[in-house]
Amino acid sequence: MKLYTFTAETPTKALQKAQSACGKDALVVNTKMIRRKTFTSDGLYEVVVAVEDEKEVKDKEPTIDKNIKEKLENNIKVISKVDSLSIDEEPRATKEIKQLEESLESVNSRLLELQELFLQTQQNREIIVPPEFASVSQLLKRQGVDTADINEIVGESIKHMPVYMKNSPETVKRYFKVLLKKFIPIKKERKLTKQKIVMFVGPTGVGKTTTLAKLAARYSILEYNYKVGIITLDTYRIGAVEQLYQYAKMMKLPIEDAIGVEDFRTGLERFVNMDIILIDTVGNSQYDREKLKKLKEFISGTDLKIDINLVVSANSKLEDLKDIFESFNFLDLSSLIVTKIDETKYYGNVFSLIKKIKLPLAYFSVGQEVPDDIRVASSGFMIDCLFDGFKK
Ligand SMILES: Nc1nc2c(ncn2[C@@H]2O[C@H](COP(=O)(O)OP(=O)(O)OP(=O)(O)O)[C@@H](O)[C@H]2O)c(=O)[nH]1
Ligand SMILES: [Mg+2]
Repeated sequence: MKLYTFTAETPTKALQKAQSACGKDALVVNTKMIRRKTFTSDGLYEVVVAVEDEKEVKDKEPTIDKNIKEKLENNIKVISKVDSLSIDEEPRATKEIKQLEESLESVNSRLLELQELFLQTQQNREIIVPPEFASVSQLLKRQGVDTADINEIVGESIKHMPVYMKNSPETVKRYFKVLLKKFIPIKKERKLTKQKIVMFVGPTGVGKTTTLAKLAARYSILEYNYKVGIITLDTYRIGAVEQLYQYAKMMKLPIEDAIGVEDFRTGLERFVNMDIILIDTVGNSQYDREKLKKLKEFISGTDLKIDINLVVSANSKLEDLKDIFESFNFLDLSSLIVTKIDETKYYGNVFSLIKKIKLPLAYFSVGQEVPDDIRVASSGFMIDCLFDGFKK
């Protein structure tokens, strides 16, 4: 006798299966419910039948091969291990994902940097300069004019300069001088028709106070006959007020010092009859936001219109000059004064700064002598310095 098991969703079906496989005379040994029928799943019933040994059984329930069963069991073990692992080690996985994300981010930012570098290199790439422009191009480069500016200027000239001009180095030079002048806006010194208030701001030690003293002399005695009043906001530093008081005394000009905004307003009121009021300020690092804000408080403390002159030194690097402009520009600058023209032989930085910021140039300071060493700005003077050097 052999025992065979058949299962189906009802006991009748299970028996039918058994009979069709083992014959109608198969002896039912046992019937039992394995799983109850529910709303969502069928029931499962098992019928065990006994068959004589020699009888062949068709469609008997396949019994699972032992090897396959073992493999299956192993697989299940491995899967449950992996499953438990993945739950236990979730923090590690999260950490790894985070690390991956971080590396991706850094690769991404590196790519952006490279892209920027590539664009800059493209911009600053040396263009092929024809021989007739070579000496001018070299000169601008030696002078420290920004490479992008040289490329733009020479590049445009290659396209537009009339052929007959290219034959003589002298005409080429003259052409460039005329062309470069166009990049220098100038603030003309006009005769006053109403009161003017001028403030001098800028980094430390660039020559704000000396320039103010030179201009005070120019406006009151040398060129004009204006009534000039001086106000100094530079009251913190020992000696700073004295320096300006000395100059004022020599020129017999009235001077006021202002510690706070209230003093400042009072000083301006006292000078209501002056033609021109010159205001000196304490030197400011372009990176000192606090001092810059303080300066803004003075300017905003009055309804009177103040012309703000940014004073920079010709011997600063182009990148520093750009930073200085960016930091002071929130004061609503009206013009630029370039000092220490005599302390350098390279003016490409000043040229490129002005070309970029387009702030009109008002004066050049060309030495320490008060009141002589000041020049009213002109684009010709700037370009002459660039091409032929500064001559006193
Ligand atoms: N060679 C040269 N020296 C100059 C020029 N202008 C000013 N100086 C000198 O630079 C130094 C500083 O000048 P100041 O006028 O005190 O400069 P400042 O900007 O008022 O300085 P702080 O008030 O300290 O920020 C002085 O020794 C001046 O004589 C210039 O055009 N050429
Ligand atoms: Mg000063």
